[in-house]
Amino acid sequence: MNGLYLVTDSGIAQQAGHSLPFVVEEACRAGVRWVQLREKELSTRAFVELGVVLKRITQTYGAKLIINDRVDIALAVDADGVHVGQDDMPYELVRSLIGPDKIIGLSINNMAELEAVEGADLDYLGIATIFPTGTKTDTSSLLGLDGLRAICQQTSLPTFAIGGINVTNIQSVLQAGASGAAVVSAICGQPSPYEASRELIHLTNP
Ligand code: TZP
Ligand code: MG
Repeated sequence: MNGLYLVTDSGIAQQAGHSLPFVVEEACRAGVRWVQLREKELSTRAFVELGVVLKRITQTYGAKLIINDRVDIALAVDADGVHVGQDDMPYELVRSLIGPDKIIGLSINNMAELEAVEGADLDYLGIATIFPTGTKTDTSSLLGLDGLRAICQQTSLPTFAIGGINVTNIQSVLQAGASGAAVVSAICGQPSPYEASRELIHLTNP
């Protein structure tokens, strides 16, 4: 499986003239196999309805669907897993709610947060924030490639780097040791999410 991970933002997709289901279908058609539904503004009803639609699309392509923050929505749509941040539900509780077979990803912003989860029952880590990004305003301080490298060297869990990753720098995060790269605007905000995904996948797998 390639290491490209699409994180959704329906606002950014809309600005580029796309619906979110269109972006996800185009990305999956291009070969993306990790999709995270991350919606901060939606009502619970709209979130769950979108989750049902994305579940159908991702399942068709054999891609994983991960829900950001909302364990209830992950359960309701039978998603493959949940992604939580440092201020969200503790991952031990997420595990007890979603069971042993689902995927749990946790965001790590610095070395201290990594040390706190040594040996934890997690499936992957999201490593943030690598480069400047306009997509998330409340980001942690920037890790850059050196910070990313230091964290990747200290963990045996799969790592997805996130923050400001695009066609110009995706290879550098993999060279720094990340297992994969998670992107929002580099797919959702592009004129062709299909072509953008193809190019990013090609760069991860030259
Ligand atoms: N977490 C840290 S940065 C970020 C998230 C969700 C947004 C990344 O967006 P982009 O457009 O890929 O820089
Ligand atoms: Mg969160």
